[in-house]
Amino acid sequence: MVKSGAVHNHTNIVKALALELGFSYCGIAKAAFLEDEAAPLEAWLNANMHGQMGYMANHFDKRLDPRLLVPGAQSVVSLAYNYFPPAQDQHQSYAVSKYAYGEDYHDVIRDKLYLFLERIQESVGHVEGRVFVDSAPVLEKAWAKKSGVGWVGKNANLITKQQGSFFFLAELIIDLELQPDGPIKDYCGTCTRCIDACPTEAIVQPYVVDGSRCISYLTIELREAIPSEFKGRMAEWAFGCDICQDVCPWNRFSKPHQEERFRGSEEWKNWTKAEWKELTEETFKRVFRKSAVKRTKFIGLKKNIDFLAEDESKK
Ligand code: B12
Ligand code: SF4
Ligand code: SF4
Repeated sequence: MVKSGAVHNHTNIVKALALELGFSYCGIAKAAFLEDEAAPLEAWLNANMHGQMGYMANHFDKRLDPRLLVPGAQSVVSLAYNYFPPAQDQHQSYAVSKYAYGEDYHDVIRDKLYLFLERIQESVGHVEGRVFVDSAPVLEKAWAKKSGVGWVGKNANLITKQQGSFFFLAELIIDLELQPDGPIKDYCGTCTRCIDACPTEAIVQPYVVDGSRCISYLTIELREAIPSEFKGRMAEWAFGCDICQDVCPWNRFSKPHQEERFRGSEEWKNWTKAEWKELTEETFKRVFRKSAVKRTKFIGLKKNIDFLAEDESKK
């Protein structure tokens, strides 16, 4: 009785702190082996849907069991952070995914996560834990789904019923026992808008994205030339792709984020196509130094723009 009272109390504290720090959702799951994900993950890897993202094939066991990442882990706290931009931040000419308009989310969210852990320690005493945001072998969508933050849609993104899918996911894995939340229902129903809209047919069946065909992979992860089969199918995306989220009816409920550090950079948001094409390495290093776009390196972004420009010249 005493124990469950403390668990209840700690759970309330953790959830309240998460909301105070600006996370929109916080769900909890018991830190245990992700039984239901093992076979699908293995199938995805065996089908080479990770393409050249070699890191996805590493640490198979750790990816499924958070106790191998954080010894003594009891709870996985899943968090969602809104990045849906206000209308004035919308980009012109070549398209860049909404998630990359402002400062790199890894930095912004990591700062918040450290603060979150610190505040939990101040409130409940000594707690050991680690924070994650797209930075380690953690199946982030699977945890957010298990803890009821949302459901994973046919476009393979975690969707919340209240505000859609333009959220980053992050986790805190801790040795503190908390009350788990249950999963919620899948609200995709008979809709297939994302599958129909994907220009590269990357959503090969409902809920399964062949990463190696996704524009996000082709423009961000792939270090080689974009295969010619994708000519004319990139829909002007220079970095990432939002199509399967833009068409999702649940995203009509998206609300602009309140994060100053995600505000679109005035330096490059209004570049014309000509300005994109004239991009030099020096400008790249200066304007993208704090942005997630730097992941492509200059040569990668240039590759994407050249590919789009070649498409245009054939029209
Ligand atoms: C690798 C990766 C990618 C890859 C692969 C995409 C993918 N769907 O996995 C690429 C580069 C393509 C990518 C793109 C994007 N990504 Co990404 N990505 C990741 C990363 C690092 C790992 C995801 C992962 O584990 N994939 C592995 C596969 C196995 O997982 P899955 O898609 O859930 O696949 C399931 C199904 O395939 C299913 N399955 C069921 N039945 C069957 C049957 C068969 C036969 C098979 C094969 C599989 C299968 O089982 C699998 C396991 O559950 C995560 C961060 C993290 N650490 O979790 C971010 C993450 C998923 N990405 C994110 C984002 C924002 C994006 C983009 C929107 C970015 C953009 N705008 O360009 C796009 C969206 C593309 C899409 N529609 O999925 C966010 C998602 C937030 C959210 N609300 O869901 C994450 C969580 C990062 C973060 N911390 O916020 N991403
Ligand atoms: S992000 Fe773009 S390319 Fe990737 S699955 Fe969605 S619509 Fe297709
Ligand atoms: S577009 Fe339709 S099918 Fe695709 S994720 Fe959204 S609701 Fe689900």
